[in-house]
Amino acid sequence: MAKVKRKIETEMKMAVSVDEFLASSDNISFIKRGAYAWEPLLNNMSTERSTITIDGMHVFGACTDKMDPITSYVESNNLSTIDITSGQEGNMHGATVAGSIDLKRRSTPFGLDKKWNGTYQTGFETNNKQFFNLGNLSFSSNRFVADGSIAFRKAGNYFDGNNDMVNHSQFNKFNTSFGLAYKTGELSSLRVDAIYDKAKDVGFPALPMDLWLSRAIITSASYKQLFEDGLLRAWDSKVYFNAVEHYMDDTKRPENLVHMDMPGWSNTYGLVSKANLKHGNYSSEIQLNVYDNLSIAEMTMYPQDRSKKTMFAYSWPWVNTRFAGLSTNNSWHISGMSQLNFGGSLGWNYNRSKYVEFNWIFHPGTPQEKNRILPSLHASYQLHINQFDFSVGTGYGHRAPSVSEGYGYYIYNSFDRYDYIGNPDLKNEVSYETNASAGYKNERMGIEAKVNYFHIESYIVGRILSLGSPMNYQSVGVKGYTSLSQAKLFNMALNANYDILKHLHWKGMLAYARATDYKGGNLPFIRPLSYQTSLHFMHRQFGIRTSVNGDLAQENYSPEYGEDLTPSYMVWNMSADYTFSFRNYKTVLQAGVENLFNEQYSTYADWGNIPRMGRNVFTSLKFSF
Ligand SMILES: [Cu+2]
Repeated sequence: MAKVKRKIETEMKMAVSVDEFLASSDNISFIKRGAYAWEPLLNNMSTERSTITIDGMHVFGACTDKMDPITSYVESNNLSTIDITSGQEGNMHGATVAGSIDLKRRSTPFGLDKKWNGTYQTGFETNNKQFFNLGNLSFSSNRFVADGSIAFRKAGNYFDGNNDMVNHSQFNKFNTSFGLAYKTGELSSLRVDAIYDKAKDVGFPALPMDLWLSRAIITSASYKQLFEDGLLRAWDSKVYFNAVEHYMDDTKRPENLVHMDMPGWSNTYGLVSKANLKHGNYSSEIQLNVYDNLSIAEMTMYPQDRSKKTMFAYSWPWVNTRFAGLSTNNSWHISGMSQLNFGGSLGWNYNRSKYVEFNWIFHPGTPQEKNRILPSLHASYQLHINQFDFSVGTGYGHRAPSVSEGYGYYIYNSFDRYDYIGNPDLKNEVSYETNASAGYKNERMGIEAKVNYFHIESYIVGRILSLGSPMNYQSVGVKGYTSLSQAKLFNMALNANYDILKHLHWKGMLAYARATDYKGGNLPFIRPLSYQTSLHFMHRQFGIRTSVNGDLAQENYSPEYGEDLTPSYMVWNMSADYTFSFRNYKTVLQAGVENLFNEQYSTYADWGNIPRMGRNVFTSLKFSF
């Protein structure tokens, strides 16, 4: 299976944000609206097409403008790893097209030799004067485990490669989490977890407004039972609840003549229950996912004269989404050389729009409720011959439209400057997928090539509507979500590593994607040919790294969706670290420079072509005991 499991740090930086960590994965790219809360694209597809979960729990953002992807509600110090699964193999947590991103929380095992463990990390980044403090503490005994984390980040506006300040790019984040686990028996345990995250005064330079406050509380209680023998080996069940609130602020933008209050709320409760089975060469996972989400977004428009009558609308008219689905993943070890993976899921998706009158304005008489059946299937075959690995796979799956795609009302998109209207009658998006990989590995080097191809039917996009007039004075028209008969998407990645000397390692990555609609037109936000290469040298307690990454020019852009040609860019980075013992603490000191040559650039996925950060010197210090 194409799963990636790594520590939350990158080659270059030991103290990374969740976004920076995800960016080091070859199948993740980002739409950036500023310095904070980047929207992760998996296989070059937007977040509606992937399932993003925290330990299998569904959390939905409360912003109609995608200021708050789920990845913005965690911190690097409350995660242990991030599981990225491509395509239909990622259907364990629910229906998907692009795959799944599961953010795995830290959980300390029972009965560690060392009862208390802790880490403290602090650092400073000069470009945007970002200062951060991250702390972790855990306790482990035979019966009881406790985990806690706390994180603060504060950053000012950043400067681009021309040393110009990018206004409204500051952010402030506070995050804390705790987990308590108790061993109820020899093979069973009970665990409660909570995360609280608060972002305040976050600027979104690419959008016409900022974030005043965003808060999330994410809670769960789980029970796990292991079995020593028999078919059933483990059974893990969890109930969860999370609440997100989001308040935007457009009063700090003098260009806004008319002000709008645009708060949003999203509450989700759910159940995940997973069983692991094993019999001989055959192993299986079965997972039940049930959740209920309520998404609400309001829009109150004030004329310049505040005493005049205001206008009110629901941009998400109290939309309920209920989902129940059963997923399974199976692997059969045919021999030492080959393995067959196969699985599927069947889901039921239900939507209800409470204030359906907002949906009736563009879709008169559309039913208030909608039921959908979401099937999915996948299979892959892996072959391992000496030092070679091969795999081929295929998949088929449906997804339901998101709340905005189905029920959104006048959601302003500042990229193409259209107001977007949801369509409750959209068909399920249906994906047919094939993938393949080939790799070679020995003691000194490894090389791997991966390709996947998606043929997507009823591909959901926004299309210009002739009726309706724009509500926002900045917008140029109204677009309604509609289905293209089909779209095609191809992704390719090549990874290689080579140990030049015992302590000198090289790594390289090349990725390419291409996507077109039914008439050969380009789809938006598709990454042009991109590369990343790095060298890492270690000597005793010293480590030095350097890396170069960039994209070629985005020739295949889509003017229809507001894109223009983005030129190529190349960014050079360097860092050095020193590991030593200070009293009884293991200490790592790191310093580095990102964008060493202060390149002025913006990428194909920078909203409104906002320039990226120029030269940035970072330092960090980490103590652990
Ligand atoms: Cu927002």
